[in-house]
Amino acid sequence: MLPQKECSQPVGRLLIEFSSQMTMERVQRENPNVTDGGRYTPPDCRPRWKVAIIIPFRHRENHLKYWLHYLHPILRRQRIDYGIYIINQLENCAYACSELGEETFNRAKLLNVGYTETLKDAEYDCFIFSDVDLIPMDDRNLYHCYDQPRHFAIAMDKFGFRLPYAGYFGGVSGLSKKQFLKINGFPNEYWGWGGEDDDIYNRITLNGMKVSRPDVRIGRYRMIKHERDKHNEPNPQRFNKIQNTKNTMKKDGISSLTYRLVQVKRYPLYTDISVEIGKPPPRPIKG
Ligand code: UD2
Ligand code: MN
Repeated sequence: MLPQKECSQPVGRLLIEFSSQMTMERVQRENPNVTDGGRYTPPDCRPRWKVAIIIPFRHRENHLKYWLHYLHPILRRQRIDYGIYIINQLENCAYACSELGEETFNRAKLLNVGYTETLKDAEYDCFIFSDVDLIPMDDRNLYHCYDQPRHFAIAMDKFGFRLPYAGYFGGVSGLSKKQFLKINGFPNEYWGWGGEDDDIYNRITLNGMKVSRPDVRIGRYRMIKHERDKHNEPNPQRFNKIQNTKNTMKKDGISSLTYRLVQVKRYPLYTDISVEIGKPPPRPIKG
């Protein structure tokens, strides 16, 4: 097998902007070699990794169009053997929803679902977890797995193109199947915004691994500007929870994951996996 480096033909720095109108029809027209469900295998070489790209999702259709528009050509130039999966958080309002119509978002639990469901689709051995609003600005940032868990999104426009803190692991990250299982996957118990990425970082270091990162000149990203979504309010428990990863990671993770699969739908440029993942446990009443 040829190593991935020799396969890929990146061009380097890219111009990324979000001002032009994007339509799914246009993105489809421009990506005829992607096969149903958002799959691609390079015709001219055999990559080392088979990569499932997993995106946590709810109501971000506009961001998804830009993501697909930019990422499919990049991944093709990188000669990645890949599939794109949107993990869409749905609610069964017959019994589970609050009066607001939907439950709190849970990014890390959706990513665990993505790991489980994509493995039913193909024999992936590498999993890349990406926010829907993050676009790499340099295609030398190769979307495959590495000797150690990988953090790709190290220099974002919103953080002044620097790592915000040494243990930052948010945005876009990648683990081989072996690395993912070594940390018992991701936590299921972070409801709402924040902390889950730090918990994952803790899992990695507590299990004797190190995070690997690209050069800061290459790991640059643009994030599509957005407001905080409804029902993804900052999780007030996050500061306490990330102090406790050592005690929680063995029981809370891929080993304890439960959810209800609602549907799997293949679109030309991605696969939509819609799931019900439940809701946060009731908060204990003080006093
Ligand atoms: C930061 C991190 C992100 C995660 C989050 C805390 C960056 C660029 N990213 O994102 O990785 O750690 O903080 O939880 O710093 N989403 C939906 N619908 C929703 C809510 C979220 O699709 O209603 C998805 C979507 O893929 C989004 C991602 O979850 O990109 C993260 O949520 P965010 O973009 O609102 O949070 P942000 O930018 O602060
Ligand atoms: Mn965002």
